[in-house]
Amino acid sequence: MSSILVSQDAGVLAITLNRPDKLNAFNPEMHQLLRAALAHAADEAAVRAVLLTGAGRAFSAGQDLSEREVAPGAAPIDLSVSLGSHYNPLIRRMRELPKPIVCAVNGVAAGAGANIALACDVVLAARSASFVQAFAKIGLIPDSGGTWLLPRLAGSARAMGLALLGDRISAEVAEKWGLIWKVVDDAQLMKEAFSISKRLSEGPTKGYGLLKKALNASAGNSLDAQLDLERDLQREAGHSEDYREGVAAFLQKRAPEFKGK
Ligand code: LHQ
Repeated sequence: MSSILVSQDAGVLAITLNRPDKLNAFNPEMHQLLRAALAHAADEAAVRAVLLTGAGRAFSAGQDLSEREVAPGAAPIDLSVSLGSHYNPLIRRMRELPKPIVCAVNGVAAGAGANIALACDVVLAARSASFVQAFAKIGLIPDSGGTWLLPRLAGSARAMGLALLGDRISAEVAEKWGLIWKVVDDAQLMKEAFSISKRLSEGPTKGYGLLKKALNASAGNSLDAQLDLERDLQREAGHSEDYREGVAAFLQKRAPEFKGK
């Protein structure tokens, strides 16, 4: 059984973390397959949005702690190897993907699993789902971008509390604190996540890629630098076919037909 399931429906590439008996905990094979699926999403013009979810009762429990590579043994273990070869390239790939990634958090998202979910662009969570910054419980620090994302999404007081206490928070609290886009009733999660993904897959893909770039850069930029970046990216957006189509459709009072170009 493959640890990642990939299927395409219209312009949406659905990727499912598929180690349900391990709560979709990450091992090297799962990392490799997930990165390959995201590379395919980046390269294939027919893919215009990605939908990421988990099989079974969890989204992901983060790193598989029973894997030999990360188990503390007699000699000190170097966890930077795992971050450098797996988690960091994954988060970079996700944030740099010039197409939107929707996440349907179907159950518990713990450790790196939580931060991988939060690194997606539009995060929906089932009402019964939960998020745990489990790292401190095993003596580690939030990784997979957690120390960068949490204060930006929820503010530093909540980020620090989440990281230090490692408490499990409900999807509703995650929504209230601004960590995610929206909570959805369990039975509606996949329907709604697909509907948003499909809508995004029919949008101005090039413009979406550029706006992701702008928003992701904003956290490290002054207003001055960001204004320059907006000017440069808007130049590119203005050269897209979809910009022409969007304006033409607006003036003709009809729905636009974006091609993603
Ligand atoms: C697991 C796991 C798991 C293996 C549940 N691994 N089996 C990066 C670089 C390098 C190294 C280290 O880490 C990282 C990043 C990280 O992600 S560190 C953080 C790793 N994750 C965790 O610490 C979370 C550990 N899991 C939990 O806290 C709980 O299992 C959660 C809150 C996810 C779910 O709780 P429950 O719903 O009560 O389920 P459970 O605890 O009973 O787990 C069910 C089974 O899954 C159980 O196995 P068993 O054989 O007893 O049924 C767990 O041992 C197993 N499992 N997480 N990460």
